[in-house]
Amino acid sequence: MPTLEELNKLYATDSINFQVGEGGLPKCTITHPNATAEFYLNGGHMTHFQPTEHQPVLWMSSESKFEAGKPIRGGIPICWPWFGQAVEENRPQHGFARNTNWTVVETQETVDFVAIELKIESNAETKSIWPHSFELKLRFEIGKKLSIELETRNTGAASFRIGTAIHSYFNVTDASNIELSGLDQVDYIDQLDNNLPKQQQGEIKIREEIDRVYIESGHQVSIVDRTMNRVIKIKKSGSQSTVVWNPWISKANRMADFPDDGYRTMVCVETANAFTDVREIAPDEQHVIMQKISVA
Ligand code: TA6
Repeated sequence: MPTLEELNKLYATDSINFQVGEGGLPKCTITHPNATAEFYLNGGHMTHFQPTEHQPVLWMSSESKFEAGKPIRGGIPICWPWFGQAVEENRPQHGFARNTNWTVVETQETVDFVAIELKIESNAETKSIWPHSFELKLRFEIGKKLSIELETRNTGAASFRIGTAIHSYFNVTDASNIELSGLDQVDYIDQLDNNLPKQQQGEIKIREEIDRVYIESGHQVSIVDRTMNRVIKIKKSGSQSTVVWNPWISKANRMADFPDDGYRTMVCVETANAFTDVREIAPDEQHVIMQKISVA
């Protein structure tokens, strides 16, 4: 793993800098006229995105761990190569990409954005958890909008299936005073009710724990934050499932890395390939899933 000095020698500019972050983990800060952002190489995990003249867009837990190999709570966890609980035991919830140290591939700067590409690839350790050869690339494009692009390439000789989620935690002023629009009449799987299939009626309001996997193609979801008078728009591609989650009171209390009242100021809207939307990738083929976030 390169040192901070080596990373800065290779990639530091007026806009990009690597430094010691929480828990001593290497962190990259992005400073551009259009936005600021930060991410950790641990998990390829973005923890901050703030367009100029707006409030921070991502929610971070004040109780998050920052330990190599452990998921950070909040920001944008990358769930891959499975979503949710693995079928086999002793395989981590939401896959291992968010527990893995990513390496920097390249950076790009323009008047409009800063882009950073990270990657992980299969090795003996990953194959001990998931017996496939892969290259996984993650590209952040940070400007007035934030795009997160995850490209899976099958570098092995056999097809494999992946489940994924760009598991974004959004910062809202009061989760009980927001609406999520764009999923009206869309079928969803209710993870809180034996994964029963249901249909969304109207806008989503949050008054209790919610954990739903909407099966749809390419809908734009908007988070209307009435209190902050802002709308967070979420577009996507390469995905036909969107996960909406808020743990509400009792589940928030049960999570050690989640403050008891944290549910009040967050909502997860995750661009996914989950449940029936898992993807089969043949040798030498690739799949790209992308989430694009903008604030109005
Ligand atoms: O957001 C959907 C979900 O699968 C929820 O059921 C909840 O478990 C959440 O992910 C967080 O999972 P994590 O493993 O990060 O605690």
